[in-house]
Amino acid sequence: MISQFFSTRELSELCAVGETTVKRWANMGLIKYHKTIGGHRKFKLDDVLDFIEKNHIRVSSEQLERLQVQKRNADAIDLNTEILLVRGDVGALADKLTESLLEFKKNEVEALLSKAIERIPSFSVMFDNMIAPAMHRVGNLWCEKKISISDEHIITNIVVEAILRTKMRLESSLREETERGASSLTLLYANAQGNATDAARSETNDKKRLAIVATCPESELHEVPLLGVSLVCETLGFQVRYIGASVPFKDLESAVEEHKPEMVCMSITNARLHAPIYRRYEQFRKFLAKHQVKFIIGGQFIGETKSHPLRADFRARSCSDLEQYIRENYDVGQTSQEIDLKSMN
Ligand code: B12
Repeated sequence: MISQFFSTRELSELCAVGETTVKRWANMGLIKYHKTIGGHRKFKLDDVLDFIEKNHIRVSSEQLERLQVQKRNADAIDLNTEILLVRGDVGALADKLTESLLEFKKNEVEALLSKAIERIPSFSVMFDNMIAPAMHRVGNLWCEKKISISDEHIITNIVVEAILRTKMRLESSLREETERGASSLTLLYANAQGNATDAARSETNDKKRLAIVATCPESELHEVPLLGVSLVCETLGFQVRYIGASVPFKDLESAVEEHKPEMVCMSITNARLHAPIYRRYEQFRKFLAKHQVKFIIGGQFIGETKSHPLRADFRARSCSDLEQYIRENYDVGQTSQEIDLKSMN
């Protein structure tokens, strides 16, 4: 991940020139720089963007957009939040996320999630300890009539968009970093992509285990947790077919027959199912068992009754539960955190 400051080498790679050229630009005063105590030049992101623009330096549009988003994100984060991010204080970050969501601060939400995933160990932690608590608070405020249903819709859209943009940004950073060798990001996605080249990666993709992420019951619209589940599956090396919320069971069955996944993940928030939907749920569960597809359900299971228990191969309360289940039952590699810990010993 590119930091707020560039070294001479990083800037030379970005501009596709030699380090001597960068030093010459700096000595000529074309680009501002600071010197560290050790005498190394450091270039600030703002100055780099300014230099690129003024001197018409050719940088790929993808890289340029990434730098601009990074600048926007940096501008959106205040010093206090920066400190929370450095400390990896997920509880306080969840409070900050709630505050930004309630104020509809779209850029701030995106910046917070993008920066958080650089600091906290996994998407499980981000969803379980930041996004879920923040959204639960939003739900409580709606329940207490302190915010309206339209506010709740706007907030959900902001969070969904921020998650998707964070994912896209990570993937594009990953592509760049993979070309340069392993780093924190390649480690986060280590199991998913490794250091494969494009050709080799598409070959590995074909061999990857397949997971289908869907939702249940078919009339349920709560989609945010599904994004977390799919990101967790992907970072653990699964190829994900993301189907989305509220899909009729018959269509899910067709999807299973077509894609032949190893597992199906469903999110169940409202678990008080009407009799016909419950019957259909049970049929679907048996259908999966017949096809030897693991059925993983998770969520808050609000209103589940003893007479209509939701059965599955595994019931998760969190994304971390799913991560643990996958690690115990499938052959996946280490997390970036584990790799970091090992390399420290
Ligand atoms: C956003 C939201 C909506 C949005 C959803 C839009 C969307 N695109 O997702 C909208 C506005 C559409 C909506 C509608 C409704 N909602 Co609503 N909604 C919420 C809210 C505020 C947040 C949900 C959310 O995004 N959570 C964030 C995720 C990340 O947290 P999570 O669900 O807990 O998931 C975590 C774990 O449970 C677990 N997990 C979850 N699923 C899975 C799956 C797997 C496989 C695994 C491994 C793990 C896992 O991992 C996640 C990360 O930790 C909740 C409040 C709440 N308590 O959740 C109310 C809430 C769920 N809604 C509620 C209600 C009542 C409704 C409506 C009935 C309102 C209405 N009268 O129209 C409708 C029902 C719509 C329907 N048919 O489903 C109630 C449910 C109460 C109840 N007793 O059933 C809640 C609890 C609000 C409240 N406090 O009363 N809602």
